[in-house]
Amino acid sequence: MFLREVCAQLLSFTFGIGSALPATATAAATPAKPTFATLGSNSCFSLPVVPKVESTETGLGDLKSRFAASPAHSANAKAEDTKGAFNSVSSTGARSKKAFTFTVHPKLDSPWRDVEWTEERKMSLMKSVGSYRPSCEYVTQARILLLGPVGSGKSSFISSVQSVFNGRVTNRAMVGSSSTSFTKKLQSFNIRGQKGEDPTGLVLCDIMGLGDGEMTGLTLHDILSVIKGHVPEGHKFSSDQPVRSETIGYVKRPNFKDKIHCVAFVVDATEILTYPKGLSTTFQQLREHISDLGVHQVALLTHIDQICPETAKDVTQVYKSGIIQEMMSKAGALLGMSTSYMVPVKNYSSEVDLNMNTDILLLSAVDHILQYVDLYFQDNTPQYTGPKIDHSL
Ligand SMILES: Nc1nc2c(ncn2[C@@H]2O[C@H](COP(=O)(O)OP(=O)(O)OP(=O)(O)O)[C@@H](O)[C@H]2O)c(=O)[nH]1
Ligand SMILES: [Mg+2]
Repeated sequence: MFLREVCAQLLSFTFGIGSALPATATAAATPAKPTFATLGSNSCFSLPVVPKVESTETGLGDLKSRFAASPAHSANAKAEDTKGAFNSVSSTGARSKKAFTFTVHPKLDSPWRDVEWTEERKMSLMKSVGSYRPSCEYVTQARILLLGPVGSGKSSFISSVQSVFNGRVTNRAMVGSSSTSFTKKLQSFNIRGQKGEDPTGLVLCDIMGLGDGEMTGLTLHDILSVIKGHVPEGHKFSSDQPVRSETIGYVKRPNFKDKIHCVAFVVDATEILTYPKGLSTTFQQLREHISDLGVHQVALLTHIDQICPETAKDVTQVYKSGIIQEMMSKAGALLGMSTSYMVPVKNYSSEVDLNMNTDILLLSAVDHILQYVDLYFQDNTPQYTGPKIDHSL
């Protein structure tokens, strides 16, 4: 026991994740001068820090800014970033994951959040999430947008939640691995209930990752267009074609049902310490604009199994993990968000079988999101009739 504590204080381990950094990624991480990407007839910078670009043509101003927060970012590049240098963002080459280095944290004596890890709890969460209906007479489904850097686990979360209801691991939203966003389109997934039950009132919207390259990253303008409900289902995002009224299928006068009712930011716990500095500015900008639209925001911290071996083995250890607690608070700082809005999540990635505790964590995340969806309806519908979800179940 004594030895364990001493080790915990002194040792620093490297918890290897994914493949080694390929030569292309190393090159991509080399600091370079800011570059210009052409957006129609408007040019915009591609920088880690989102710049304000004046547009005299459309009046979109800083909404034309492109998010360029590359995950292909080495420790060297990070050091350069702190000196104020810009990093160029490669849109080619395999997505690379750095080794996650951390000081071993002693296991906490008591969990920092209480969760009941029982079959009963899982069933009651499935019942409350499965029977969820928006507390607003104008809509039958709550639309939640998942927003986060490339590879953070947005599509995996959708597939994982659907897997819980299917009773087996399924890949509903396609999950991939490349340095550019695997997901290119706006795709809405109505989570289906258990076999024989009606579809849930829950729609999880998948979208391209933030800042996956100077030629492919999402713009703030496009993100806000999605949230306002202007973007048609299946729209493929393109750097040189921002969403505009001429876009095929553009929803000119979006109804309440077309809008996004809550945004869930998704960040990868293994990348929190190595995300480019500019990502924080990007999140800040996003949060300000999204808040202006009256849309509540929460956050999911994914890949927690990859920063805590105990949690990888046994998900019930999640709230006793010092490293996960620390990464939650670092993620909160990155997002400019209190940790009370955030939940840790372990998505199904390589598993073939469901695990009850993983299901509970996933369903708890959905339950958490739905509380903020209800707040949106409460704030934005004149005829709000009160919540129809029993969170105490
Ligand atoms: N171990 C582990 N792997 C995860 C987790 N979440 C996602 N992954 C893996 O991370 C990789 C990227 O996941 P995606 O779901 O495609 O990420 P995304 O945010 O949709 O990425 P883009 O569509 O490219 O923007 C895949 O290999 C997933 O299997 C997690 O919680 N734990
Ligand atoms: Mg995806």
